[in-house]
Formats: sequence, C-alpha cells, structure tokens
Amino acid sequence: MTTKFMTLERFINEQEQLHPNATGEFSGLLHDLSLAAKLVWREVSKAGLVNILGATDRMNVSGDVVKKLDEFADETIYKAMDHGGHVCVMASEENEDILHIPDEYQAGKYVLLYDPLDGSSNIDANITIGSIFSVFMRITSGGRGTLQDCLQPGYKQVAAGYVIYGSSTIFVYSTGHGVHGFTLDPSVGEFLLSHENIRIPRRGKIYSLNEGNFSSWSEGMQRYVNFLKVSDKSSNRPYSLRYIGTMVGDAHRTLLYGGIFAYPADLKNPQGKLRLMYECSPMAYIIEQAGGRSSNGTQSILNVVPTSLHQHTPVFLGSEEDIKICEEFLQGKL
Ligand code: FDP
Repeated sequence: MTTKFMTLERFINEQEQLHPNATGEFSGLLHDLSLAAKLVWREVSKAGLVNILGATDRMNVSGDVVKKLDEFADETIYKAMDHGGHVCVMASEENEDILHIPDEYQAGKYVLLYDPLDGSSNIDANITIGSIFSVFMRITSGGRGTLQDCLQPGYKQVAAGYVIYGSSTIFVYSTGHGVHGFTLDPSVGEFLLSHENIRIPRRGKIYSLNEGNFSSWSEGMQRYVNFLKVSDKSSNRPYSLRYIGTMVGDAHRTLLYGGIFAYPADLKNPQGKLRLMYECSPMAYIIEQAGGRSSNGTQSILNVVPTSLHQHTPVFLGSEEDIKICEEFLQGKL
C-alpha cells in the first residue's frame, strides 16, 4: 500500500535538492518534457476517433487539417521544449537536420534528441507506441547549439527516458541515479511514481526480435537464437518469444522482466535498422542504469561515437548474463 503520492513534478524537485549547485535549469527541462508527454498522450489516446468524429480528407470537424500522429508528436515536443530557455539545440528522428531554437527565445545549456513516436506502424492496430528522449550537456560554448553538440556518445547523456502509451501511460527516466517510472493518472492529469528504482533481472527467459529475418542474420546470430530454443532446465531454456515491433515497448518489457531485446544487422540492414541517437543510445542508458547491459555486438552502445545524426546500429539490450552470452555467440566464442 502506497504511503504517499509522489508526483513526477515533486520527484524532480526533490531530486534537484540533492544537488546544492543546481540552477533549476535541468529540472525545468524535465518538467517541460513531462508536459510534452501529456500533450502527445492526449492526442494518441484519440487515435482512430478522427474518422468517427466526421473528419474528411485529413480535415477534422473544426476544419483544421489533421496531422499524422507522428508529425503531431514531433511538432508538439519541439514546441513544448523550444521556449523554456533550457535547450540550445534539438534533433528529432523525423527531421533530417538539427532543429534550432527560434531567435526570440533564450538558448540554454542542454541538447535534446528525441524520437517523437516510436513504433508508428503499430498505431492503426491500437498497439503500444512511445516517445524516447536523450539529453546531453552542450559542448560548444556560446551561441546557439550545433551538430557537434548533438553528436555525442551515449555515455555522455545526462538524462534519458521514454514515455509509453500502452494499457496505461508510463514515463520512465534516469538522470544517472537509478531508473524511475511514473504512471499517468488521467483523472488528475499527473504522473505518479509507480516503479521506483527499477532493476533488471540478471538473467531472463524472454527473447524479443524479428525472427522473420533469421535467414539474413550472421551465422553467430542464428546459432544464438537456436540455442535459446533448446530445452535446458538449468538455464530456463527454451526462452519465450515476445515481439511487439515497437522498440520502446519491447525494451520496456525487457527492463521489467529481463531477457534480451535485439535488432541485429541483417543482409537488408547491414548496419542494423534502429537509430543510434534516437532509439538505441537512450534505451541503452536506461538499461545500463538499471543494472543491465547494452551492446552493438562488440562494445557497449554507450561507447559508440556517432558520426551522423541518423546513423543505424545493431542493438542488443537486456539482462547482463543474456547479453554476454549473445556477444559470445556473435564473436564466435560459443
Ligand atoms: P516502426 O518502424 O514501426 O517505427 O525504428 C522503428 C521501429 O518501428 C521500432 O520501433 C521497431 O522495433 C522496429 O522498427 C520494427 O521493425 P521490424 O518491423 O523490421 O521488426
């Protein structure tokens, strides 16, 4: 039984008090992100109603043009973040180039990268989707932020997190002091602390990947997945397969239950399919903060030095022991 209600806002403020030199800028950024999450949630929860409410040809009842949900989420997050004075530059999975802060607003010391709506191909089937964010401290001094500020390796993140719009809406984030989850109570419009200090199990029994790609994986990857299916009581095999096809949802389940989520390289996507900066790096930060492990097959995702905003990477996230075994198969040691 919960003894006190802890809202996300209050939690952020209490965390700030642990840092006597904090200026409040970082807390302000997190507050703005939580507002962005609620605005996106509000729209996501109406997905599919547009047609019933009389929309024709992408126009809603008021005559406004209805935006695709991913475009809406992209603009909403940008607009929630552009004028707080906390961020100097942003980049989004939906946009080719970096996003500047409008001239009339003050530029802050943080850099925000985000995937506004992950798993968008699942929207029409009412399946879990989410938003992912990654925050860095700027490395250039003065002026507005640049591409250089955005292209930082994951270990330099000062915060990362995601929001999942699923059977309930949950906001999960870390600033390097544990991973915490807050579930939205829509009746009061507040995120309430529901998962304090999440720790991923050291080993799981679920694997999550698109096994339809089996024939175009490396031999090591194929052997690993075949290994997971062999019966062996002592290591809880065979594993169960769970795959939503929304990275943030699959990674969230992996965080809570353990096991492995992977999107390996294949013949069609030799560099992997998922994006380093918007998907893999922030989720790797969360998983590692919770005691898990991330890998691109040879090293932690957090050590990969980015060379371009939209680069892809093979990705393996999950329980420490599961990822280690997977790496050994990929490297031909098993
Ligand atoms: P989507 O294309 O629906 O946006 O990166 C995008 C992503 O979904 C991930 O969320 C998801 O894990 C992956 O692609 C699914 O890819 P496959 O359909 O190839 O399995």
